[in-house]
Amino acid sequence: MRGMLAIVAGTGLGLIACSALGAGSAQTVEVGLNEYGVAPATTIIKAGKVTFTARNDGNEDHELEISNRAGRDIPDEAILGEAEDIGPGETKAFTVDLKPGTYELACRLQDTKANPPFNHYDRSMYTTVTVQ
Ligand SMILES: [Cu+2]
Repeated sequence: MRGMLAIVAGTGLGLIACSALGAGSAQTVEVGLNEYGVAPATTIIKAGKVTFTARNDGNEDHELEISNRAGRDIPDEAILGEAEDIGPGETKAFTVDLKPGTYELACRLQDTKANPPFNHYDRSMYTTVTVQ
């Protein structure tokens, strides 16, 4: 009885090891956010799976979106990935699969408490990255 339990436990561990090996390794690009700028650690990125780690170095909430179109008012389908509601000192990550091309990293947060209200994008909170 004791021997049989050991075999069952051994099989379980084997399955866990196999599934862990299946995961591919994604590149990570750290992106600093502040008032009002988007500062990626690199602007040249390798095509494939990319994890963006958005760190809020500022004093206000920010967000980070990656899109295949530039501009403040772009359609939702142009936004390929995002991390929302990143508070001061907070870091949030998301992973996207990118083909070669030009992309925009931007914060389009609307500050409704300000008088008059404004969008962070209109304070130059965006930058361009190249995927190759
Ligand atoms: Cu912002």
